[in-house]
Amino acid sequence: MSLIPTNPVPKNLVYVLNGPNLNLLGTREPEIYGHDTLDDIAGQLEDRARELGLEIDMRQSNHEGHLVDWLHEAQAQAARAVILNAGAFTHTSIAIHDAIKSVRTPVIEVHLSSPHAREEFRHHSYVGRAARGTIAGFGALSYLLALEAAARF
Ligand code: CA2
Repeated sequence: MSLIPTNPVPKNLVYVLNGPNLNLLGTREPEIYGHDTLDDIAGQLEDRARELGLEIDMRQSNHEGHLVDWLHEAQAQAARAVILNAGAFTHTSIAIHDAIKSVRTPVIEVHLSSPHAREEFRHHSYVGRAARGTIAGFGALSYLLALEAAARF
């Protein structure tokens, strides 16, 4: 028997982090983002997480630094994975890119819409360059598909 501490066993905790303006989901542009609110999506994720034996911690912020802090926190909490919709920061934030790179926790990039089918400025993703993988274009289902992936890590 060894008394040397081993790496923490990943918990069944999955962080679901949402970036700017996603608090408005379900109120405008339903043709692009669907009718579900962020609370609706949280409910769907919690139902599926229960079946998978996972726990969800869902958050939203309009501030870039909060997302960076929460990525660090996910690692400190030994979370199993982070599901991240960084909103428009996806296309602008080297800080979020670097935060994803700096943690061992796998990050799954999600989008409700399909950025590649939209304006040119949405085609590049700093998040995607650092994330384990990306799921986009399926509305609220993108989050549920990401949870299925996280359950298999
Ligand atoms: O499709 C996605 O999930 C996006 O991350 C959503 C971002 C957009 O900047 C990304 O290119 C793709 C925008 C979120 C804005 O959310 C709204 C919600 C309701 C009404 C208006 C905007």
